[in-house]
Amino acid sequence: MRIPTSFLVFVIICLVLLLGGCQSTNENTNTTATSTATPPGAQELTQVPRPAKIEQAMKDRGDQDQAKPTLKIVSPAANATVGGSTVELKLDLGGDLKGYMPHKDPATQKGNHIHVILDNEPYEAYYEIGQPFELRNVAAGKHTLRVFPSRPWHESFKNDGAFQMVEFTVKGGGDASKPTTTKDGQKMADPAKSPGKTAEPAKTANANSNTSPTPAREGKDFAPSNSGDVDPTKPLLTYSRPKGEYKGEDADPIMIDFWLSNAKLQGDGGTFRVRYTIDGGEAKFIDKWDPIWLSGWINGKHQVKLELVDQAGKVVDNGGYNSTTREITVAR
Ligand SMILES: [Cu+2]
Repeated sequence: MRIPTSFLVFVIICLVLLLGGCQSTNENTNTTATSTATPPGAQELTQVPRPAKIEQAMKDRGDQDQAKPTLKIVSPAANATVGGSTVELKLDLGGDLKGYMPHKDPATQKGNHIHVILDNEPYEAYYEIGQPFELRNVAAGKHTLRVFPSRPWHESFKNDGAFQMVEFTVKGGGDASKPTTTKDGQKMADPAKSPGKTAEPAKTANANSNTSPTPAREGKDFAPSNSGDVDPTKPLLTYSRPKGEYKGEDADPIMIDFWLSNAKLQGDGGTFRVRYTIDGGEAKFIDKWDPIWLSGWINGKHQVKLELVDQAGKVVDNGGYNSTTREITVAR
């Protein structure tokens, strides 16, 4: 059978038009995506294996990734009342460390660290655990604090005792010399005040009794938030990753990682599932408690939602913490 040349030419022209059309659509969505959240369907995400770069990093670390670090929150003590908006976090790291020690390498700005989560806000990284970490601008009221050890690529250790959680209360948050906080804990008016910190509220029980002015301590300003009505003995999903901005090769693939307390997933012999939804698209499930990596992100802002659900697909209620949505930014 012979195909007429004119028909072949027609087919080729159609293909060229089709491809050209697709391409320009993609470019369009790319440019608009920077200002608004990416609409579902604009990107095709696929789950990929753990990146070779991380596999290599694990090998280079020897048996450190088999460590079983445990954390104990020394301060704030469980159910403590803290006066003032600066909350000092002190941790005891123990367990089978196999060389695991939080520390930021000044050259690479990377290293093992602790993920510190106030209420259900994005975590902050805590590197030098030999000295306290300051949670600054903490709003008055009830709070939860969650901590767990993490690797340089932000994957958490998931052994027993790694995760710790306390509840505490802040009374009279804000700087006494300036009405920066309202009782509802609105945004602190003057974050520039924080680094000065000349008149630190009296902390008599402070182990750091040096007379010299306190050096710049590790710490972070926290956005106003309060604790959910969380029961630490009930199933709890703690969102960890992704967060913030992803650039260049760090943006592909992107890891989803979380902590699970009092809950076993279906693939681990339990009944729960973790449901994730990107940009409001089709929901997918994670049935084993391991990080996953997703490839194919397009530039712009993305909404990542992680939920702990039961067999019926219903979110397990626990103070609202079991359904968390974070916005991340991808700039490849
Ligand atoms: Cu991290």
